[in-house]
Amino acid sequence: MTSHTSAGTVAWPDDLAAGFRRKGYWEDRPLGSLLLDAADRLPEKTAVVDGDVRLSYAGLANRVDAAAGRLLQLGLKADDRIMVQLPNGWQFTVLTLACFRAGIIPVMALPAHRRYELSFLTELSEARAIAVPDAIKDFDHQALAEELAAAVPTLDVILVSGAANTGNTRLEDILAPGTEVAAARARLDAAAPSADSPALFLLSGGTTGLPKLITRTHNDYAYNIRETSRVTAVTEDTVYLGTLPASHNFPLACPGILGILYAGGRVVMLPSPEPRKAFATIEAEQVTLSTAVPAVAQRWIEHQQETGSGQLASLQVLQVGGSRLPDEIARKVKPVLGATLQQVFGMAEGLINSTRLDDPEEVICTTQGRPVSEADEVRIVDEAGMDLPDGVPGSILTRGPYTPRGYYRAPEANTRAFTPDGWYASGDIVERRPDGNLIVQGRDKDMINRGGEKISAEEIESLVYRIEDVTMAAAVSMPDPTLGERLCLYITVKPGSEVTLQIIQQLLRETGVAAFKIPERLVVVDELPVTKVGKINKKDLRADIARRLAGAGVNAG
Ligand code: OOB
Repeated sequence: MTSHTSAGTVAWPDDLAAGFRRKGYWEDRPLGSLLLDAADRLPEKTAVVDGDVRLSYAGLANRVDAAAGRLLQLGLKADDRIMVQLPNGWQFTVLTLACFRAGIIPVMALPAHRRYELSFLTELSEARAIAVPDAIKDFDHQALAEELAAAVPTLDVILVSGAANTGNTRLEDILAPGTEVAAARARLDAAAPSADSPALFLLSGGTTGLPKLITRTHNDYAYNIRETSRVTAVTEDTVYLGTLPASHNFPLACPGILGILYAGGRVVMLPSPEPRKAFATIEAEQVTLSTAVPAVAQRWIEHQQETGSGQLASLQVLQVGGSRLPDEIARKVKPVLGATLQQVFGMAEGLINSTRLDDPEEVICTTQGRPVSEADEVRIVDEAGMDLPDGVPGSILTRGPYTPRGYYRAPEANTRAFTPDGWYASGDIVERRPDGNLIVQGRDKDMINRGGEKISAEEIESLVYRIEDVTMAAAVSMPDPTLGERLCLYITVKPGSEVTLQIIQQLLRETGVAAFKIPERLVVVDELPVTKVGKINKKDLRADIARRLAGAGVNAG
C-alpha cells in the first residue's frame, strides 16, 4: 500500500486558494487537457522533434492518451508515483504528458542520479513504477532499476526505453499510438485529475542532508507556465531547443517544453548542449528560443567566436539562469550570438524572475530580472527578518500562487525553509533595485552551485563521515572559470592516517552518488576554522581555497 499524496502535501490556505481562482491565476484545468487545446487547434503542426522522430500535435495527443490508458492498464492509478529518469527525447515528453492525463505523478529525477539518490527518492515518494533508458554510455540504468525494485517494496513496474529485459515493459510499447483515439480521450476526460492535486514532483536543489520533493499542482504549474510564456513572448511560431535535462523546472516549464507545447509551437529535444550539434540543430529547425545555464552560454559564445558560423540567424532569445551569469558574459550574448538575452533567476520551489525582452540593455546585462507574476510577493530581509530598503542586499522571501507552502513529507525541513505564514526562504542573498529588478549577490545556504547543478554540502559531508579516519569535513564551493563553482572538500583526519581524494571519490562512487556531486579537490588541514558560535567557518574556507587557486593558477588542481 502506498499513502495518498494529500497526506504529505502542504496546501495553500483555503482563502488564498479562493482568491487565486477569483483572480484567474488558477484556471482549474489539468495539465493534460492544456495539450489537447493545442492539438485540437493545430493537429497537423509539428509538436516534437527528436532526431528522426517528428510528432504532429494530433500524433502527440494520440500517443499521450494511448499511453495514459496503458499505464492504467498496467495497474497504476491516479495519485500513484512514477520515477522518471529519462534523457531528453520524445519519450520523456510523451510519458510526462501521459502521466498528467492519468493523474499519475512523475518524480522528476535527473539522468545523472545513481543508486543513492534514486533509492532515497523512490522510498520517499513510494513510487510504484520507474522509467529508465536501458543504458547510457556504459551505465546500465535497467540493472539499477531492477536493483531498486528488489529493495523498495512499492516499486513493481519497470519501464525501459530501448531493450527491455524479460519481466520489464518496453517504454516505447507503452508510448505507441492508439487505435481508438476518441474513446481513449473521453475515458481520460471523464476521470481527469483535480487541478488542485499534485501534477508532478520536482527535486529541490537542497541544502539539507537529503534531497527534497516539491509538489507542484496542476493549477500552480499551469500558472507558472502561462506567466513565463507571456514574458518570453511564446507563440505558435516559437521553435524551442531544449538541451538542459528536461526534468529541471527551467527547461520543462519556464516556459520550456510545456509552455511551447501549450502554445502550439515546436519543441526540439537534444540530450546535450554541445555547441556543434546544438548550432546545427538551431539552423536545421530554425530555432527561435533556447535555454542555457551560464556555463553553456559561455561555451556557445566561444564556439561562435571560433567558428563565426551563420547558424544562429533564427535564434531570437536565449534564456540564461540556474546560477549567476557574470555581467561580462551577459554583455556578449547579443553581439556574439545575435539573440536577446533573458536572464532567469528561478527555483523549482516556485518563484521565477526574469528580465523582459524589451528591457534596456543595462537591465538585461546586470540584473536577474523581476517576478513574472503580479501576484508574486517578494521581501528582502535582514537576519532578524526585518524588511530592508531597496539597494541593500538581504535574504529573499517569497510567496505566491505557484510557490508551494512546504516540501513533500518533510515537516522538519519545512520549519527551516518556510515561515509560519508561508514565506519560502530560498537562501539567496538578493538586492532589489528601485526599478524592481533583482540582483543575486550571493547566498546564505550551504550549497554548491556547480554550473546550475545544486549540491548540498551537508549531504556530501555526511557521506564523507563514513570514512573512519575523517574527523571533520566541510564541503565548500571553489571558484571555477567555466562552471562558476566546483566542490572542494576540507577535512581533518586522525593522527597518522592518510585520506586521499581518490579514497573519497571511490567511496562516493561506490555509494552510488551522482557524478556531479563528487568532490573535485581535497584539502587536508590540521584544524578547521570555527566561528564565534563554534560552527565551521565556511566563509574562511572559501576564501582560503580561492587564495590557493589564485596562487597556483586556476588550472592547478
Ligand atoms: C533553478 O532552479 P533550482 O531549483 O535548480 O535552483 C534554485 C536556485 C536559486 O535559489 C538560486 O540559488 C540559484 O538556483 N539560481 C540562481 C539563478 N537562477 C537560479 N542564482 C543566480 N542567478 C540566477 N539567474 O535553478 C531555476 C529554475 C527555474 C528557472 C531558472 C532556474
